[in-house]
Amino acid sequence: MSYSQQVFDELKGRYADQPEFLQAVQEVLTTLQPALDKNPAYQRNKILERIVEPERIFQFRVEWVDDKGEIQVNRGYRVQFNSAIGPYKGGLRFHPTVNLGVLKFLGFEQIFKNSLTGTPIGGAKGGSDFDPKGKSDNEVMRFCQAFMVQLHRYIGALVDVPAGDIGVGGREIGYLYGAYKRLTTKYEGVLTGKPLNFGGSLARTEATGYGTVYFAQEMLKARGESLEGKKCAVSGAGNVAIYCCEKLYQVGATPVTVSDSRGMIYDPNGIKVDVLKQVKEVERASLTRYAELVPTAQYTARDDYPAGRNAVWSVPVDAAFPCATQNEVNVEDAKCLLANGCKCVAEGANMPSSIEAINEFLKSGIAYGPAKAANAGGVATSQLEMEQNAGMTAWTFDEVDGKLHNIMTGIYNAAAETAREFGCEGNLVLGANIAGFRKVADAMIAQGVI
Ligand code: NDP
Ligand code: 2IT
Repeated sequence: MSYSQQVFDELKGRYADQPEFLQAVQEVLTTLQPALDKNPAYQRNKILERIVEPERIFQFRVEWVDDKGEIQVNRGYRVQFNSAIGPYKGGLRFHPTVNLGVLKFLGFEQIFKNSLTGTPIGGAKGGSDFDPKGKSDNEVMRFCQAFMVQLHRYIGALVDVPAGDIGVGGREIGYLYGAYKRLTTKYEGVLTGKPLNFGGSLARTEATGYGTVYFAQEMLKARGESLEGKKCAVSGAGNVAIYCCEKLYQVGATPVTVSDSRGMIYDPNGIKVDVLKQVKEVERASLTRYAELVPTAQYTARDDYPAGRNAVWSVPVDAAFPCATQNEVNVEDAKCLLANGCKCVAEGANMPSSIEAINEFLKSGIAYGPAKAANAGGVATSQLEMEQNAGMTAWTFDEVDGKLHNIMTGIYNAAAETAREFGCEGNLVLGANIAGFRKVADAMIAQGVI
C-alpha cells in the first residue's frame, strides 16, 4: 500500500465524524504520491502524518446577550494548522453549519493555498456556529466582542492573523478589531479585510473574485482562448461572487446567474452588479429582492431545484465559477455543465466540487482551476494588507491589483509547470497540490521535529 494511502486510511478511522476534513485530505493525498516517490525524505520524516494534524486547536464558549435581553451561547474555534512557512493566516466563518470538521477542512486547504501564493504565511481557520442572518448590528457587535474576549489570547500581527470568510465581512472585522484593540491596547495588523480608514487595503474586498477571474484567464490563455464574449454561470451572491461578476464584465464576459442559500437568479441579459451590491452589501436581503428590482431576472427557489442538484449548473454556459460554499457541484452537476459545452471551471469557493465532480472535469480535459489555486487571491491580498500595515503605509488600488494579478499568474505557472514536471500536463489539481506541499514539507524538514 502506498505511503499516502496508508496515512489516509489511518486518518479515516480517527476522524470518521469529520467528512469534510477527510474529503479535503483525500483530494490532496491522492495527488501527492509522485512527489513522495521522488523524495523519500518526506516519508522518512513522517511529513504526511504530521501535516494532517493541526499544530493547535482552540475551542471556546461564546456567550452574549441578544436585543431581547436573552443570553445566547455559541461555540467558537481557531485551528492553527501549520506555521512552517509563516504566521498562521486564514479566515473566520460565522455560519450555523460551522463545526470542527468544517474548520479543519478549511484550515488544511489554507496551508497549501497560502504556500502557493509565494508569500510567507502559514495555514489556519476559525469561526463559530453563530448565524449573523437576521441579527441587528448591535447583536453582531456584541457577538464579535464576546468572540474576541477568547480569541485575542491566541492571535497577533506576527502570530496568527484572521480575516473574513462566509458571514464575516468588513462590519464583523471592524467590531473584532475594536474589541482586540480594547483588550490588548495594541493597534496592529492583527486582522485583514479591515475597512479602509483603519488599515484596510484597497482591492482586498475585490481580491478573491477578481483573482479567480485572473486565474481563469491564465488557464484559457494557455489554450489560445479567452473569456471575451463568454457566457458564465456564477454561484453565490456574497463577497466572492459579486466581485467575480464585476471582473467578468471588465474582461468582456457576461455572468448570467448568481445564487444564495434560498434560490438562484438567471438573467440572459447578464447580472446587474450594482443591484446585486445594493441587495447583498447594503440591504443584506435575499435574491427575491433582486428579482423585484430587475424585471428580466428569473428567480428559482431552492425548493424547486431538481432533487440533489444545484440548478445554477443546469444553465448552458461557456465557463462556471462556483463561489458559494463547499460541495455545491456534485457529479451530476459536473456532467450537466460538460454536456452543455462548459469549457472552463474556476473555483472561487473552497472545495465547491465533490471528488467525483473533480474527476469528471479532469477526465474531460477542460480548463479546471481548483480552489486552492483559483481563489488564493483573497489571502494573497490579505498578505499585502499585512505588508502595508507593517510598513505603516497604504498603496493605491492599481498597485495592489497589479500585485494580485502577478500573484495569480505566478500560481497558475507554478501549478502548470509542476503538473508538467510530473508528466500530468494540464492537471492543475496535482500541480497545485504538489507545488503547495513541497514548500511547506521542505520547511518542516529543515526546522526539525518540534
Ligand atoms: P459571503 O458570506 O459573502 O457569501 C456567501 C454566499 O454563499 C452567500 O450568497 C450565501 O447565501 C451563499 N451560501 C453560504 N452558505 C451556503 C450554503 N450552505 N448553501 C448555499 N449557499 C450558501 O462569503 P464569501 O463570498 O466570502 O465566501 C464564499 C466562498 O468563498 C466560501 O467557500 C469561502 O470559504 C470562499 N472564499 C472566500 C474568500 C474571501 O476572501 N472572502 C477567500 C477565498 C475563498 P446567503 O446570502 O443566503 O447566506
Ligand atoms: O479561504 C480563504 O482564503 C479566505 N477566506 C481568506 C483568508 C484570508 O486570510 O484573507
